[in-house]
Amino acid sequence: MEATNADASAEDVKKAKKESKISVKRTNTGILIKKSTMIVQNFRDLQEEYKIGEKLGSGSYGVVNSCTHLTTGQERAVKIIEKKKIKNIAQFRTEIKILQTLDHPNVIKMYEFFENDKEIFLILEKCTGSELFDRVIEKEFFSEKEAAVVFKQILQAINYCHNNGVCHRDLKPENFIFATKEEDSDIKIIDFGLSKIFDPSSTSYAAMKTGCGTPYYISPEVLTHNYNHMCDMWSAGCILYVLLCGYPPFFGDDDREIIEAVRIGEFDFEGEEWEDVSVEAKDLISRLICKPELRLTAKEALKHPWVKTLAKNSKKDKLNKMDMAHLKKFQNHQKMKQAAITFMATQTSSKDIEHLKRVFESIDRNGDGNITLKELKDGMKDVKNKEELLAIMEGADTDGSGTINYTEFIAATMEQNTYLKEDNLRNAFKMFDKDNSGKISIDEIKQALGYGTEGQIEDEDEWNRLITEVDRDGDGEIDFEEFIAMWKVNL
Ligand code: PIT
Repeated sequence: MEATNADASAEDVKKAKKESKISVKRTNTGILIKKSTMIVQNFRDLQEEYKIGEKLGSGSYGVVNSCTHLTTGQERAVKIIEKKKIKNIAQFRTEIKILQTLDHPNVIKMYEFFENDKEIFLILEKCTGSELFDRVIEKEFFSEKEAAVVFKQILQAINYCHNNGVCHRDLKPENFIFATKEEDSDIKIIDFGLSKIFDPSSTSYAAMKTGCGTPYYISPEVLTHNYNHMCDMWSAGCILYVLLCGYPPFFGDDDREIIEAVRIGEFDFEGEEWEDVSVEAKDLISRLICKPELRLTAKEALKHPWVKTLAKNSKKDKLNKMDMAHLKKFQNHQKMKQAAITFMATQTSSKDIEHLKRVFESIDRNGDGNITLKELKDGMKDVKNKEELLAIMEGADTDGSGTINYTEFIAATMEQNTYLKEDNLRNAFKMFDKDNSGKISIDEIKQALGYGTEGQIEDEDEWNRLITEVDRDGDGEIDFEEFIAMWKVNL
């Protein structure tokens, strides 16, 4: 442990605070502890210290697996990042620095990180609950009171980040996950991949550069590149809006249209789902989705009556089923988009597996298809997702002989991979197919996927070409097989 100082003076505390802006404590023994220096890079081999387990979650941040800390038996999470896939090294270093310094019950914790020449591993707090909206739609009813309990935690997390000079910049429902499956679980902010460190004492617009966020929750000033940490408060307002009515305040058929609506900045509480929502809730939203100079800070929002009283004055205790139907539909669209993107990603990861097969063949000198785990570990220096694959392979050695047959292994992995992802896509498809006809309308998918989704469908012409190829009878509907085929064609 670094930064321990047997005789921490007030000056030391001040200096350390200035340096890290975070968690500087003077313990009763006078020892100075800076959290940022306690989270260190571990220079040992990840596998000596952790056993990697099942996938916990995935999102725009990549994939996070569960892992066990071998010395303590503690369950944690690991985010594996391939160095060559990092587009912006400086931004990535910022993400690590931010995670190192933040320490709050509503912010994901990082324990340590490992780095080798190919990958970086972030060891994070394990969360087993679902994303914010997924939990909400699992329920039959979601009351204003419940929304206030969740929103208060969101504000506490943002307030803490802002006080410590961190602006998240990409606040959206997917970036809030529940720590556990318990009803009263805490919620945590994740994904600091687009975050910025700012100077909290500065009031001017630091003109932080735009990253690529989700248009539903992005603030108009971010679109014009002239913004500060208050952009997070706009996003919080948009999240609260969706939590209470089931649809976002700014919408459109594709990203371009959504962005246009955000730029104009007009929204209303006119739908019937707003009729029974308390005036306090509407007041809070209006003070968040507004011009930056009028917008409430996180600290001020925490003092707002709706948050303070936990929506005591909400007229009805329960949102009706209609509201939930809206949110479900919205969430289905988002999931469909994600499922399609993930499915497309497996198509490329099968190519990685083909590469793996060639690596195996080169290790297997006598060509009998069997290699030992040790040979494999030694020979896998150049392989992508090495840790993940090793974990799967150790599981594949079911008789514990230390030998595995890689042909069977590869076949199984490939099949499982494609099968699982296809299954995700099938489920997404089923959610759309409301009348169980086995067909869904092309217009619906088009809307759900939008254009330019991760660069897959760039323009309308390309989309139309795909459709005519798939929808041969031209009835505007496609079945699941055609739907899958559509993505395969696109590759
Ligand atoms: C999970 C489960 C879990 C942790 C995470 C996700 C964390 C993800 C994350 C991603 C980032 C980041 C911080 C946290 O900066 O235990 O589903 O890019």
